[in-house]
Amino acid sequence: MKTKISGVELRRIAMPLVAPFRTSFGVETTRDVLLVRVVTTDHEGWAECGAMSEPRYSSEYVDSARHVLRRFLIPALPKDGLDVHEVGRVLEPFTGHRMAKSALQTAVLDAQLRDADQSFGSYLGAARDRVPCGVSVGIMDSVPELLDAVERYIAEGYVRIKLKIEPGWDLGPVRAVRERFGDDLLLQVDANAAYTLSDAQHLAGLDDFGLQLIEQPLANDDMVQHAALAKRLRTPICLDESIKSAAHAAAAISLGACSVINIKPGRVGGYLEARRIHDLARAHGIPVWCGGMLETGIGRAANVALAALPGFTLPGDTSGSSRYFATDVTKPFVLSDGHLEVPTGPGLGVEPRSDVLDEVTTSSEWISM
Ligand code: NPQ
Ligand code: MG
Repeated sequence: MKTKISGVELRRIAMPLVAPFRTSFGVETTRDVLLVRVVTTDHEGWAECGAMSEPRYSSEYVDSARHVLRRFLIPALPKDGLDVHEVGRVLEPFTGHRMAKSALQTAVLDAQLRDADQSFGSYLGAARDRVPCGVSVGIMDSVPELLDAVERYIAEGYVRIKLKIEPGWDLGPVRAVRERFGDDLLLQVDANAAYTLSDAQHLAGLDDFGLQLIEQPLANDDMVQHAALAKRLRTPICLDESIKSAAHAAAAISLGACSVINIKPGRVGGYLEARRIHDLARAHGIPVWCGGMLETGIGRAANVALAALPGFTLPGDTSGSSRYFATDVTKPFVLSDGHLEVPTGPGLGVEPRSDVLDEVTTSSEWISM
């Protein structure tokens, strides 16, 4: 199926967070997001770029995504129309910039699915109509403050808690949460690459707390060291930043660098590559779950659809809109019994609200095809 694009809008928005979000690489108070809108003959397609304003989680950042889209990726699209699979092929000669590529491909996919009257979930192969949700809890100033936050999220229905950790904020907070909320709480931690292999003994201290997994303890390019660390921990290792493609996933699995994978479509270049990783992991018996990049409703809608695939056997970071934003740019995603419903409407199944968007827009540019 061919979708003919007349132009692309790159719109940058500033979304205030309900509370500062602190990780091992810094504190965020506002989510600076790049949105991509492709305009076709009959429809629009929307997508959200996962890049942060600074290159900390990965080498991409909002300005770099905007630039590579305008200068290379959008001009590479064939003028006479294209199929979503062709987007991947024409962008492949450009190295890296996977979040930017993902946003463009996802916007084309949204337009194409709206044309075909098919939902993201149905297109990707969703196996259920709602997904269980976890929440990612930032680093706090004190343990009592952390316990309050976790208590609120449990009361809201979240079925799994993920604590952000870093050296100096690890064993103590994890022990406190485990003692306060009991052994039945699904609990995991995310280090965002804050440790080195010389911390192996210290990290083995986490083995006492019955964690689901430890996410990305070591640096992004330390696949071999993750394999070495895995031999020294009982807690399963999950990779996030290290897995940028299905090829990386295959390498990590055969090295024994991880036994769980966090899939973020932006990080791996799009939903089609995300599905390839899901398929590969499933064939190897490796559980996957859907990560999050503080998405607005636009990115969240597609992630919830992905998280409904059969290999997503662990609750993801697909939280409700209110976890991050007082006002979302779509109808808010609201947890019900710890789950979010997979949208069923055509494409993403959500509509950006133009009044909200206009209020948060900081810049916009139009690129004609
Ligand atoms: C992770 N996300 O799994 C990421 C990292 C992360 C939900 O824990 C602004 C934008 C700040 C994106 C901080 C979660 C961010 C961000 C952390 C992503 O590693
Ligand atoms: Mg992570």
